[in-house]
Amino acid sequence: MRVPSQRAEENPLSELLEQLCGVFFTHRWSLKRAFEYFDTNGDGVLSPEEFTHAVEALGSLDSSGGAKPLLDMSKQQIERLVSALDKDGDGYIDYDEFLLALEATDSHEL
Ligand SMILES: [Ca+2]
Ligand SMILES: [Ca+2]
Repeated sequence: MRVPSQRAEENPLSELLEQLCGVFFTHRWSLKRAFEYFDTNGDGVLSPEEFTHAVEALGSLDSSGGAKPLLDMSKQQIERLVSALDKDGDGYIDYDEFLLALEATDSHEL
């Protein structure tokens, strides 16, 4: 086991979030645009199914050009991401929760 040197709370979740931010950046999507892409039934919250589907769709989208997919997440990783984003624990990710996680990641990256 290697010991994280910079940050005490270095974890795979932040890496997953950075992957997501990278994809949004590649597509020049605002977080609002990304949320709308994820929310396929338009009810204003992301279900775990919608989230999984969107991540998988993005993964195949980005690999179609022959490039290495930007998004490479297992179902388990996606599930962990969903439960990490779902701050109030209702099983869905609303826009505030989505923004909170991704804005934090975004500014952290820059
Ligand atoms: Ca929805
Ligand atoms: Ca929630």
